[in-house]
Amino acid sequence: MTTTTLTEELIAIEDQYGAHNYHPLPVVLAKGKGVFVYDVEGKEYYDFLSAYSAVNQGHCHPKIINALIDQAQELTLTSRAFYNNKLGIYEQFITSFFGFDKVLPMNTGVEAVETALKICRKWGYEIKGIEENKAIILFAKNNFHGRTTAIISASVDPTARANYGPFLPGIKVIEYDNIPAMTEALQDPNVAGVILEPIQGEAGVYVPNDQYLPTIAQLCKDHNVLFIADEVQTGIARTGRLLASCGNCTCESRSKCENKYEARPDILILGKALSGGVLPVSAVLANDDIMQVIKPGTHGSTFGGNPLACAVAMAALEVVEEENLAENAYKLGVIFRERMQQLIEKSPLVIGVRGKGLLNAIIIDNAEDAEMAWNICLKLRDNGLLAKPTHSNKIRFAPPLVMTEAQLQECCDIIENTILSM
Ligand code: IF1
Repeated sequence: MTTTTLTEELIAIEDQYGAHNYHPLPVVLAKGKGVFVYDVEGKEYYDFLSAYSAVNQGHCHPKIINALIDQAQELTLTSRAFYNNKLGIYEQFITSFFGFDKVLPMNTGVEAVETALKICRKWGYEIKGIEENKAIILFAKNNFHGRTTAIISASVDPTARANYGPFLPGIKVIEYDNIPAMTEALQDPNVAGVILEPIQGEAGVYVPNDQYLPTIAQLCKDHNVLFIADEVQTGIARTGRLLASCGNCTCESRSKCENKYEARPDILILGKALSGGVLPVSAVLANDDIMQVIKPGTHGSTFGGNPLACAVAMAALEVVEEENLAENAYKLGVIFRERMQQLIEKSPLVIGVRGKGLLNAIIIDNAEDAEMAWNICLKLRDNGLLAKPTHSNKIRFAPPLVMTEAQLQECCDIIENTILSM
């Protein structure tokens, strides 16, 4: 009779009773605190995925957890059939925080993306005057905006799309980081909007040319087209600024937007760390001239704008500002990429590093072994650091933004020693 560890038991149970829509790294987590997570055997790891940038504030941040507990004992959900004492306060708070007139509160990131696309189409017909059912929305190649049927209609990833058709019409996919291609596509008068990730996360942390976003924002203005920024992953201080759309902002405080957007979007989409990873909270922000198209009964959600989400999101955003998370992400990101650049010189396995703030990835030479990135992540796990490959040969490194410089240096040592041992 072979004894199985609790880890093996729990993996087997999930394997038997759960749909196999993921292939997780074999580690079973039971606790999270700040930059650390702990497996069921009590082993400590640095979390270098941050739940795909949802725990920017660190696991179980006390201020956010206390906001959750306090509100959970008062009122969790009213539905929007009635008013509640938290939603208006939250709406005022978040619109001022990011510099927009209005917010439409939703839950998951993809719901916010769907909401933004519906607002964009409605604006296209009712304000721009596009002929009914002719509106086109431009997406970037290798985009990732979520998993609903409408959104995967714009995906070029065969795994994300296979056998889910028929797909949503009114979508065109344009080369990312290619201004002439976008300029050409914008000649079509039926284009209502352009939706972009400021940095393409799932595509392997692809950072476009510095001038790409500001140029797109200007081209959209010139062609009376809405620029929609999907900051679900790049937002909330992850890239060393409050928003990646802020571009090379001149704000003294990177964590508080003083509206000096370098590539100000017409519609801003937020999610993930908007709640500090405590529960699903997403948001769509726009000014009145766009949000006016939404009238009672034209959009909704059972949980959208629930009091619990409002309390948690306000606490999560306060943490970003109070703890200067964007400044910290900026500073530590520079150090991290320098350390990885040195590793490129030391190891033939590492052939590139890219990213902004604390959203980074290293590129692995997997010519010898297609599983090299995966095997490196298994070794990193054994050495106390959790990360996961994205798209075969890139390893995404995205720790919580509350990390100290000493912790970051220690993690770079772990990454360097692990890779040099392979
Ligand atoms: C998965 C990564 C993927 C997102 C952007 C919207 C959404 C996401 C820019 C939808 C979600 C998650 C989903 C998760 C893996 C992860 C991810 F890049 F963050 F790593 F897939 F690309 N816009 N990203 O990144 O938000 O509905 O999930 O709340 O689906 O495997 P959601």
